Amino acid sequence: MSTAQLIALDLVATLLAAAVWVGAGVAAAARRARAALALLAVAVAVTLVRVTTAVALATGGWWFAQDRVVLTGPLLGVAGLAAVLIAGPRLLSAVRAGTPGNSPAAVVPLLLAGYAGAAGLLFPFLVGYPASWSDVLVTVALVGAAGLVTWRVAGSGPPLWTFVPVLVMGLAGIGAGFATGADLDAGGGPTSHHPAGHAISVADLRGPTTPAPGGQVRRYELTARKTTIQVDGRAVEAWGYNGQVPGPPITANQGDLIEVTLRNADIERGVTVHWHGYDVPAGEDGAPGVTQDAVPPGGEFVYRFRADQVGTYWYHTHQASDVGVKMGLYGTLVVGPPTEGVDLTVPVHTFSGTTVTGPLDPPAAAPGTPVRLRLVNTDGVPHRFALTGTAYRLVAVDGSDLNGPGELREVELRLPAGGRYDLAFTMPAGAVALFIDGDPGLRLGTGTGSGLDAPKGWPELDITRYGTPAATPFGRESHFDRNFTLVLDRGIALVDGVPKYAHTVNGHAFPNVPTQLVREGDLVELTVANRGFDTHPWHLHGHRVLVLERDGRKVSGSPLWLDTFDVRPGEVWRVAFRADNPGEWMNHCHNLTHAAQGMALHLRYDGVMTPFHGAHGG
Ligand SMILES: [Cu+2]
Repeated sequence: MSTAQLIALDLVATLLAAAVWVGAGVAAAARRARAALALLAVAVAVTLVRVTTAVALATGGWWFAQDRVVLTGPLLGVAGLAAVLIAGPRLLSAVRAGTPGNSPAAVVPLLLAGYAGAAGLLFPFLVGYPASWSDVLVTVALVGAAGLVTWRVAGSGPPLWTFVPVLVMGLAGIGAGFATGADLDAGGGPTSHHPAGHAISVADLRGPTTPAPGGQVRRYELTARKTTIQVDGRAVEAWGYNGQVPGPPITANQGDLIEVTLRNADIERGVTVHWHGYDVPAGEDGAPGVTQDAVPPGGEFVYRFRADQVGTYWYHTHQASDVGVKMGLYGTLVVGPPTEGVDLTVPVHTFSGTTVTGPLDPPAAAPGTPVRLRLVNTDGVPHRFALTGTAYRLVAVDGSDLNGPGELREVELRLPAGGRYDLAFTMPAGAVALFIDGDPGLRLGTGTGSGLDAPKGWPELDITRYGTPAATPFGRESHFDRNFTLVLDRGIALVDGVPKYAHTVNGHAFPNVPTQLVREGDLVELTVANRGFDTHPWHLHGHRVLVLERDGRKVSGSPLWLDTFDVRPGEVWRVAFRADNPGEWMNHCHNLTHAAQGMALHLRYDGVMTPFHGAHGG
C-alpha cells in the first residue's frame, strides 16, 4: 500500500473512531445502554485499526506519523482506555439490570474519547508537520476543556476552578506558538563565518557582458503590458511581454550572450524575468525581493547571461507570479546548436479553463523528416501528454539529455508544472497527433487513421526507470556536506505576517521558513516529503538537482537532472546538487498559488547577502 493510500486509510479510521466514540456517548446519554455498549466495542476495534495505520505510516517516513505517534495516537489511546475502564462496567451492569445507564460516569468518558479522536483529524488538516510543543499543549487543553464542559452539562460536573489549569495550558501553548524559531538551517554543516557587513551583495553577482569566443550577442527587448488575446474564439484579458502571449521566443546558441532589456508599460504590481531552469548568476535570476526589486511601470532592468546550457527552458515573471504567470507573462528560451528538420517548441498554458499551446503554426513535415517537440508546462499543475501516430523517444528532461532513451509507444507522459520534455521522432508517412490531458493539442502531417484516435488507458511512463544508467559526479552513497529536509503540508501559519490556511514547509510559511545555508563547493542533499493532499512541483533556482531516489527506490534508468520535480501526496524524493552558483536563491513550490500561500524559502550561500526586501518573491 502506498503512503498516500495509508494516509487516506488513516484519515478514514480517525474519522470513524471519533464518530463511533461520540456515537457511543450519545447513545449512553439517550439511555440506550445496549447500543452504547455495542458502539463502545466497535470504537475499540476502530481505534486499534487507527493505531495500526499510524504505525504503518511511520514506515513511509517519520514525517508521516509524527503527530499520530507522539500526540494524537496516545491521546486517543489513553482516553479510549479510560472510557473502556470507566464507562464499560457501568454500561454492562446497566444492560444486565435493565437500567438506563446514562450516568455522567458512563457518558462523559465516551464523549471525551470522541473528542480525543477528533483531535487526530485536526492535525492533518490544520496543523501539519511537525507537531510542536505549542500544538501539543493547545490540543490537550482543547480536548480537556471540551471534556470539562461536557461533564458540567451532563450534571454533577467538577467545580469551575478545574478549568484554570486547562486554560493555563492552552495559553502556554499559544504563547509557545509565538516564540520565534531559528531563522537559519545549516543542514548539519557549519554555520556562517561571515559577518553580514562583509558579505557580497547578490546585486553584484551579475553576468558577463561579452559572449564566449565565437559566440554572438542576442539582444531582446521585452515590455510587459496588458493586452487582450483570443482563446477559443473568446476575448480574454491577459498580460504579455511585448503584448504577446507567450512572449517572444528567445533563442541562442551555446556560448552566445543573451541580453534582455525588460520594461514595464502598465503592470501595476511590477514585473521581472526569471529564467526557469537556467543557472544564471544570482543577480540575473529575476527573483523580486531577493535578487532585484520588481520593475514598476515605467521602470527598466537589463539581464545579461551566457547561454551555457543547451536545451529547452522558459522565462516568466517572478513578481506576484501567481497572478502574473497565469495572466500570460511567460515565454520560451531554447539554446542550440540548431537541430535538423522540424524543431517545435510547445508552451502549454491554461487560460480560463482552456489549455492552449501558444499560437503555433506547425510547419509541413515530410515523411522521413527528423522532428523535435519541446513541451513546456507553464501552468501550476501537471499535464498529461500522449503522442499518437508514431513511436518516439523522450530525449531530454528539463533541458538535460537523457542517456539511452528507448523507443516509446502508447504511454502517457506526465509533465510537472514548470518542467520540459523534449520528444524526438522521424516523421512517418501518416499524421502525428499530440494529446494534452486527453484532448487534441497539435497535429503534424496529413492523413487520418486509427493511429490518431485519442489515447485511452495508456500507462504513465516512470521516468526514474527510463533510459540507461550512466556515471554521475555524485550519487546516493556520496558523503553530503549538508542535508536538508523539507516536509510539505497544509496548516494554519503566518504568511507575510497574516494568519492563513497556508501551504507549509516544516510547519512554517514564507517568510518564516528558515533559510537554508550552504557554502560554495558543498555537496548538498535535499529530501522533500509530501504529507499533504496536493502535488507539489519542487523548484530550486540556480541549480540542477540530480535525483537520488524516490520513495526509497533509486533511479534505475538514465540519470535525471531536474529543476522541477513533482512530489505527489505521500512521496519522498531525495535529490542532490553541488553548490556551485553563489547567491541567494528561491527554493519553492512551482504551483505558484501554493508558493503565494507560503510554500517557499530561501537558500543562501555563506558570505552572500541581499539588499532587497519586502516583496514576497514567490
Ligand atoms: Cu505546491
